[in-house]
Order: sequence, then C-alpha cells, then structure tokens
Amino acid sequence: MRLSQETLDRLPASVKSPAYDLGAVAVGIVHLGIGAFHRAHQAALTDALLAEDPSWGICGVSLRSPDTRDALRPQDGLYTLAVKDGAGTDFSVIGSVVELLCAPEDPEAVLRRMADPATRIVSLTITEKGYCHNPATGTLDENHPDIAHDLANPACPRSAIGFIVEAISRRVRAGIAPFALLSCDNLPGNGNVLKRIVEQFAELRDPALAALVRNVASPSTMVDRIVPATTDADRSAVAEALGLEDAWPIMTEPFRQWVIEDDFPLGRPAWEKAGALFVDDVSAFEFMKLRLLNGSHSTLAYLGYLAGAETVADAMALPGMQALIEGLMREEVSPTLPELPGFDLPAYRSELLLRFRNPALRHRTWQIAMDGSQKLPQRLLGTIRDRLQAGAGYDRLALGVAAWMRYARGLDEAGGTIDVRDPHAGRIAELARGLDEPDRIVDALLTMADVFGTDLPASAPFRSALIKALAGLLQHGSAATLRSYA
Ligand code: CS2
Repeated sequence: MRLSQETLDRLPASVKSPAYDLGAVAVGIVHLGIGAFHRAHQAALTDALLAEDPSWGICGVSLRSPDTRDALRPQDGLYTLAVKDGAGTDFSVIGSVVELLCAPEDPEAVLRRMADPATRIVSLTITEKGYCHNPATGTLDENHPDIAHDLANPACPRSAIGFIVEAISRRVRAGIAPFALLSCDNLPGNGNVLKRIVEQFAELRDPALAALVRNVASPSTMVDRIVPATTDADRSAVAEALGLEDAWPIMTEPFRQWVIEDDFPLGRPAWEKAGALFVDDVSAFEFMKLRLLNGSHSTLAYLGYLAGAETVADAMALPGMQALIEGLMREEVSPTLPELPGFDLPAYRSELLLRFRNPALRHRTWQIAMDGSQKLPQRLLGTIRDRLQAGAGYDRLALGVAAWMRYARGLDEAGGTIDVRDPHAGRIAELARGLDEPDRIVDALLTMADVFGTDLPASAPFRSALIKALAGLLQHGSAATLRSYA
C-alpha cells in the first residue's frame, strides 16, 4: 500500500504527519527545481507553518525530468523525511508540496501558476549550472543553448530564467505585482546573481521588459542541510518504518540552517518560527558556509573518491583527511571570512567535522564531485584569491583544486574510467587528452577562464602550487598524499 492522503491514518504513532488540514492548503510558492534538497529544507520548514497559514503551499516544478512528479503525484505530494544520525532516525511525512508540474511536458501550466496572483514567491534550487551563467564572472552566458532557445521562444521557455522573465512579463501586463525571487542555491550573493541574470536576459528580449524586472525583489539566502541522494535501501527502510511504500523519501541530517534577507513585497511565510534567521545582509553567512562547508566538501570528495572512499564518512576516516580538512578550514579559509560578531566560528568548524563524519548518512563522494567547473570558483578559488592577495599560504586549497584536475581528467588511480558529471566534462577531457605531465595538465585546464578567470592563470605562484600538488597526486596517489597530513 502507498503513502497518500487516504492512507495517512495508517501511519504508526512514531511517524509524524501533517498536523493541519491538507485540503485547505493553497499554492503561494512556486518552487523551480523540486529535488531532494528543497524537500529536506524549505519544504520541511514551510510544512511546520501551514497550520497557522495554509496559503503558503508549494507548487514543485521539475525543469527536466518527470521523475519527481511521477513519484509524488500518486502520493498526493506527500513524502517522508528521514532525519538520521548515529543515534537513530526520525521519520515525518511532509505535506507542503501540494502540486507537482513537469515543465518540459507543459510549460504553459508552469507559466499560468507563476502568473497567478496567489503566487507571491518563486523560489529556486536549480543547482549552479541551472543559472546558465559564467561561474567566474556571475553573468549570463548568452550562448548557452537553453538561453538561445528561450530568447527565440519566449512563451515556451526551458530555463528557469526564461520562465521567470516570461511570468513577470505576463503578471505586469495583467496588472499583478511581481513575485519575490528566492534563490536557494550555493552561489555567493545568490539573489544578486539571479537578479543580474534575469535583467540581462530581459534586456536581450526587450529593453522595456528589463525596466520592469529591475524592481523585482530578489533577497539572497544561505541554505544548509546535507541531503544525500535516496537509494533503494533507503526506500526499503522507510517502507518498513511506515508500513507504507513511499516512492521517493528523503534522507537528511538533523542540522539545518537558513539565513534570509527580508525582502518580500507580497509577504512570506513566518519561516523564522521554523528556525530561519532573517538578516539585512546575508553575505558573511554565505562566505562562511560556501568556503568552509562546501570548500571542504569538494576537497574531500575529489581526494576521497581518488583514494577509493565511497562516502563522505569513509573519506573522513582516511588517515590524514580529518587533519587536512581541519587545517584547511582553520588556517587557510577562516582568515578570509568577514566578521560575524558574536558567532562562534571554532564551534561551527568542529560541528562541520562531526557532520561530515555522520555515520548514518551515505553521502557519496561521487555526488559531491559533480559539476566541479561550476562549484570551484565560489568554494575554493575565491578563497585562494584572497590568500594570494594577503601573501598567505593556501597549499591545502591548492591540493583540492589539483584533486579536481586529477578527477576531472576522467581516469582513476588504477587507470579506470571515472563517470565525470559536469556540463564541461567533454571540454575538460579534450583539454587534458593525452597529457601526463602535471605542468601540461595544469596549463591546459587553466585556460578555462570561465572557471579560473584571467587573474589566477596569470599568477606564477598559483600555477606552481597546483603543479606541485598535482605532481604529488600523480606520483604517490591520494591516500599517500593524505597520510602526509596525519
Ligand atoms: C555538496 C552540497 O553536493 C555538493 O556539492 O557540497 O550539496 C552540500 O551538501 C550542501 O550545500 C549542504 O548544505
């Protein structure tokens, strides 16, 4: 039997379920990119507030595949959130996603929902590459195939940006004020980046439209919760706990954090009552999270994968890894972070190490290794820039970048093929084809100005640091390199 509104009363008392009238929930938020992260984060926090105000239900939109819609629609949008750590698992059923749409199948249905006056917020978790931007500069990639498509077919878009601009244009024409945009992706100044890209796209469509989108609210946010991809073993464990099948439960950790700039002209859910923090300027929180958590994550994912570690917890158990990550965070990253008065940075770092070691989360290094070309700039390269400018060391950060180069080339330490997932996987493989010497590999990949900019490739010390780190990895392997930090 399947989880659904009809079977909710069969749930055991140990599983929490919606404490509000599901029938009364109406859509107030359209969320683009209804993946696991959103369902463990914003959707869960919103669920906690629906008893008080049922007008903030979520319409979850997939921009590519119908998988989520197909899994959740037969369940009336209900799904299980399993919160796991060494002490056990807490199960709750979340009911905030009340509508599911698959954009490629029916773009018009998505636009209608976005243009509806009841929609007051359009939020996004479309991952870094969903912004169709140049990661080094944060500006729209006008040559991106989806952008070219959406400029040629504005009423039938493919990209999140195309949907947003068309929906705002329809609202304004109908005399409806624009929704607030809420980017929840791991980009620095995510609200500003989104706004800039939306404006650039609108300008290309029609300068009059650009004037309209200029006033749209686009607060920046820092989002944090570790959410590994769901496996079949997770599905079985959830079915056992619920006594009902759930086609797509979500696994996560107890920790969650959401810091948001408070700029919602048409109102917002009282997310602060569910633990979110509203601030005037989120940038110090973003730098801290992107550089400490995500920078460490990428470093340990590449080094861990190369050393044969399947999960983050396995990678953390490799001799030397914990010391490397601890040193990277404390000595190389922390001095670059803006002040956060009253914030206990050492405690935050220690908690991160514990979160990475969470034995109950099987977070694959391969999952985090994806899309490195889109992630490196804000996770490692910005920090390196700051360290270079300060004349300070960055060996561990350079090792992270070199490990990406080693990984993205597509050959593991035994000479086997790595399934590299990256929008530029083909281009990287092409650049590095046939090259074995560290200096030639480094020079080839440093030509990617959309990743490294033009300043880093011109820095002789940076180039040598990369060559040294990559030479070590190629000669001794990742495990032995890590051991030297133990
Ligand atoms: C991870 C993030 O997959 C990745 O690249 O670094 O998804 C990370 O788990 C989240 O940002 C944690 O908030």
